Amino acid sequence: MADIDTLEKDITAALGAAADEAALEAVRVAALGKKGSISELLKTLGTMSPDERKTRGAAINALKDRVTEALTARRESLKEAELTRRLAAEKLDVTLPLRPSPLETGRIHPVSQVIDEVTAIFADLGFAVAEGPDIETDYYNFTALNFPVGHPARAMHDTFFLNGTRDGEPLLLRTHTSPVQIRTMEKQKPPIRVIIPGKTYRVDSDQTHTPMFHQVEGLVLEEGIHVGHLKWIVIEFAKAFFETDHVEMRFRPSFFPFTEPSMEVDIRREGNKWMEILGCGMVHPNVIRNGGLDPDKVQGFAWGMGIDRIAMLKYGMPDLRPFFDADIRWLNHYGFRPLDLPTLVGGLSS
Ligand code: 2U9
Repeated sequence: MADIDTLEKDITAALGAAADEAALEAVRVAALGKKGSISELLKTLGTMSPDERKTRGAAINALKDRVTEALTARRESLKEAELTRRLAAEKLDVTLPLRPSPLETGRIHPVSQVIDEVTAIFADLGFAVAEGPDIETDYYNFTALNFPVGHPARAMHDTFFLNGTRDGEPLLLRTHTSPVQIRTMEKQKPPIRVIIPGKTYRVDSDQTHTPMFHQVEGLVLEEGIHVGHLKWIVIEFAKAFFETDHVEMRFRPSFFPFTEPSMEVDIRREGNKWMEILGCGMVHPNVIRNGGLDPDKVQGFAWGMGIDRIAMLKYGMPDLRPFFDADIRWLNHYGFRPLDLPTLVGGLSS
């Protein structure tokens, strides 16, 4: 049985020398594989006498068991050694500061912020938000809103006209969000309480005007609505938006084709300066009729304001043009933190 002892010594030495899983597998195949040394030994049993086969067979099988056991033990100790090595090599400093997420570093544009603030204020007063197309027809932008054909008020709007027509009507970029109120009147029955924030377009460009700008308009239509309701809403809005209980306001008579009477509203700022914040009025009977309703049954009021303008007023930007320059430095300075959503209870702009 000296050959068995020698083989066992050789295999044990090879196992001890195997430094990783691959080397260990090579030793296993060399000993126990189909053509491995132990398997070859087992093949010699067939040529032996029954007695010899009995003792040799038992000895070879015992060797096979010991080698299998030694393989398993070596595999375990290699695994453990590898784990110890990794634990020593890999380190994680849990005291390092967290990297801020994109949600923390991005900024909300003041226009989006003001739309969210205005929406929060009017949602609290029971208003829904309505939307409509930027490309409008002459009918919805002007005719339905009581701008007589050929009236100079149309020219005052400095309209971007487009090529082509829809339903036989000239196409244009809406000069105000008012067409959406007409569309709302066609779709819904009174009582109607909606605000419409959105993009509007006029051929105009200087420090306080850009060809694309933002408006938010509102409409209330219901039986028995009068100027008192209009005044209350406007005052409540100004107090909520400027986040103060004391706003001095001035209602000046004005003219819009779609309202009668019409007013412009100013607020008093530091240094006794009056600043216009919005225009408003009682919806003109012709406009109520154009919306498919009877002006003897339903009355209403509407208002409109420039979002960019009231954003400048509230947050102190001196120039409107950088609003649309996509300059990250401007946005970092004037933008708002994304997780600070404006709410009436939590604060609009804090
Ligand atoms: C319907 C009926 C009435 C909307 C109104 C104004 C007054 C107004 C301007 C403010 C500054 C536009 O951004 S601005 O240039 N708007 O003064 N807008 S009343 O009146 C409507 C709208 C729709 C059916």
